[in-house]
Amino acid sequence: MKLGIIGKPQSGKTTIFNAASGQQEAVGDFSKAVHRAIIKVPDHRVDVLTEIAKPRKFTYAEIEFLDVTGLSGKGKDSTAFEPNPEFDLMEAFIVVIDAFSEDADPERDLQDLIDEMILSDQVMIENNIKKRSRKIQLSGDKSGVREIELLQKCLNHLETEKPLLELELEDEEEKLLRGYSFLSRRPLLILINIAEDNLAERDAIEKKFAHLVAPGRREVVVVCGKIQMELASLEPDEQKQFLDELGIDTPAVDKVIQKSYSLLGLISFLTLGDPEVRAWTIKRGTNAQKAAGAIHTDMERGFIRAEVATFEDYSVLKTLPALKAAGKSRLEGKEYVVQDGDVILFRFNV
Ligand SMILES: Nc1nc2c(ncn2[C@@H]2O[C@H](COP(=O)(O)OP(=O)(O)OP(=O)(O)O)[C@@H](O)[C@H]2O)c(=O)[nH]1
Ligand SMILES: [Mg+2]
Repeated sequence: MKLGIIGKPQSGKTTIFNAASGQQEAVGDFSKAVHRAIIKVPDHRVDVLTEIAKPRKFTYAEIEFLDVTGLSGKGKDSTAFEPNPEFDLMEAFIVVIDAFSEDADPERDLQDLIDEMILSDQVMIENNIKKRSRKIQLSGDKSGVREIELLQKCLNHLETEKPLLELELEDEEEKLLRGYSFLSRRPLLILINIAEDNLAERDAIEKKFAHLVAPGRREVVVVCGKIQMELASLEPDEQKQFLDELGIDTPAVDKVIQKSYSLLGLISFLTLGDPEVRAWTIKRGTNAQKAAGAIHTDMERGFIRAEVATFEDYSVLKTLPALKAAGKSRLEGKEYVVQDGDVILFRFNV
């Protein structure tokens, strides 16, 4: 699962990347380099279960962040419609918006970026319609007609200056368009990057941008990238001290990572065994048998049952026998839809 960090030049993309990854890439240098990192998704449930079971090992869920250039930030004046090929692989974007510099205009910058995505999709679709129509003309094969109609539907929508994310599509339509990686259809985490001096007004600023939120499609977080980056470069005990001084209990960058994860439609279930406590990543809506496959294909093939308890019950009752005695552990079959935070023991047969 890949997430791209995008935004105007000098908006703080690399700063945010460093904050999330703990890496120390150069900031402020207009670099064209692509940075990538596998990021652990902070999860207090893993910490609590580790405390309970004292395993030899514990493992968080992971997602990949990429810091790339590619959008010009010039909105409707953009001319270079050549998004970085890396963009095709990204399932969502973190859009970093400069709200720290003196002449910052976050609403305008966000609109410019969305306009640029819309334009880029328009050009791409127009080219495809042309190419496909010609092919039909030449070959007489009409099987591509439906696809062209659909592309036209997308194009009409884009011409109203709205991103494709706001276009409702039937499952069948979605399927036909799967091969296209429309920029403006990707979910967005809008990251408002504020100055150190504005930290105290964080909540008020978040309210100001709340109208941008569309659950599951668009989220907003307000962060001071610079402070988060400094924080990430400290040792754990220094970090704690720094946070205490600022009067905060969790780093804002944790929220950025968690929101990215949920924006991708991802949830975690947990396993707790002798050697390891671990969070596993699945798409929301995955059934128990498929979820077992996230651990091992043998487990999916030989799936018998899942023994499931909620994390909340586990954290109180602490052992499987205690959960059973309290009637808090359930046996579920392969069609059971796994919920975020389920603690699962799979029974399987190979
Ligand atoms: N005051 C302040 N400055 C910031 C913040 N975040 C980034 N900056 C500054 O903005 C400049 C650009 O930061 P980068 O993280 O390199 O921005 P970028 O978007 O990666 O820039 P390019 O890759 O060159 O497009 C640097 O001088 C940073 O120190 C912030 O939260 N507060
Ligand atoms: Mg950069």
